[in-house]
Amino acid sequence: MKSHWFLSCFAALSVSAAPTHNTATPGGKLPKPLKVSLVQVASGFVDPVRVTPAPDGSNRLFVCERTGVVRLVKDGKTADKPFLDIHDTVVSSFLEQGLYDLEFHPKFAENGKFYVHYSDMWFNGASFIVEYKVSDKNPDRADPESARVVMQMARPYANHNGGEIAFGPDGYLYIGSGDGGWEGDVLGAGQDLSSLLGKLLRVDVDHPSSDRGYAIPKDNPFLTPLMQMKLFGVSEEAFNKIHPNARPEIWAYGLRNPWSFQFDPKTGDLYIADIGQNHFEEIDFQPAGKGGLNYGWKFMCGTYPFPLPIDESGKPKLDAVKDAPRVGEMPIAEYSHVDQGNCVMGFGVYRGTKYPTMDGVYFTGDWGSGKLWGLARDGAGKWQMQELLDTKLMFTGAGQSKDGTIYITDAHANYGGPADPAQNARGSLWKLVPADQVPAGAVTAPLE
Ligand SMILES: [Ca+2]
Ligand SMILES: [Ca+2]
Repeated sequence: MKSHWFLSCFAALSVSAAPTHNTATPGGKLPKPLKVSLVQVASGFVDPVRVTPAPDGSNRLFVCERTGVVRLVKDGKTADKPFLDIHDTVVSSFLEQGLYDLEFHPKFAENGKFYVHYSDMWFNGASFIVEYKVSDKNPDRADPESARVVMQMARPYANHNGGEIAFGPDGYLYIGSGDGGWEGDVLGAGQDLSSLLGKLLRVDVDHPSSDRGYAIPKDNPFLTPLMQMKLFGVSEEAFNKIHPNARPEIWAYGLRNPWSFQFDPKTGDLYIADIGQNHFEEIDFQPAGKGGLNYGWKFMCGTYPFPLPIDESGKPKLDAVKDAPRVGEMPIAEYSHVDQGNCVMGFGVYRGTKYPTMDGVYFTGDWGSGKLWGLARDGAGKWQMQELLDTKLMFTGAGQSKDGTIYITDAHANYGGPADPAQNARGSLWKLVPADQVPAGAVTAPLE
């Protein structure tokens, strides 16, 4: 009798140790029925990787070409002269390098400032965040002489550079920084708080000092104030907040390659599309303002431990790890490389008034498969991921205008392709709309 009780107790323990998480996979159903289309806005770009709508309601779109050129699109027409051309500073010979993003200062209307993130040729591919100003004389031109370096991060390898930059609702600049590259986080950067790699960073660009192009926001999560050492009378929780080796710029960690992330314009919640290794892609979530979260890399890739055990045919043995301990925050969505794609792209949460059926849905897609999904919580709070389109496009990035419209870029560059981006097939700019809102005669994304 006693022994029977003992055994059943263990059985109960084993069940409760099994991981539970609110992680959606494709095949779910959005709370509200939704059908979408992608309408072409402009085409003919050299490896477009991001689009940034003008913050001033002027109907201008700024398209980042990977080579280091920012093209200006006005009413569907691409201007002959670029807004900014820094191709002689940007290295783009490897596909993951180049100009990554452009963001306008929240007070752009008053100060004319904007920021670019790119891979610098002269510093061996280091990530540069540089501030520029728009020309005094012409709003369609940047002033190339206004450059001020905000931040510089050495990059040991050519891949996993992150890329997206965005101002949060708090006015601080957030920077997606990849794990430094090669594969498998050979530097152990994701979990290393003394490294800026494998992180989401948060800095104050408005208060540069003599040795830094930015200031550290006072409420960043890993600041350790000067203090006297106390051995006793300090709680374990208080010790857990002391990080003398941590870089104060860090906002979140345990990321592999956060190439894209977006704030929900209404709630301030943050969605990070973290590009995975060989088996899974994931979407991470941060409730508004909650810094310091660990997204698990490289202990985890998606909801699975890393590295995964593999069978003779190269397939991961998922059953073998189903009860393994999990580290950090689990993603709100994940999908497999087997049939869904290989490189996740975040597009943002729609909060405009024009298309109510899209309200509150986070959109995401995959560069490799051309699939596009919607992600939202159902009435029970469970995340649902529904495939909305299966296109022939290769998504690279996105941007959202003040009115909520989501624009998406696609570029047919590939890993085995030519090193010279100019040789790649030209990419396009698209607008996400409900399927019943496609204007007559519009070009829509080719479907599988
Ligand atoms: Ca951005
Ligand atoms: Ca993760």
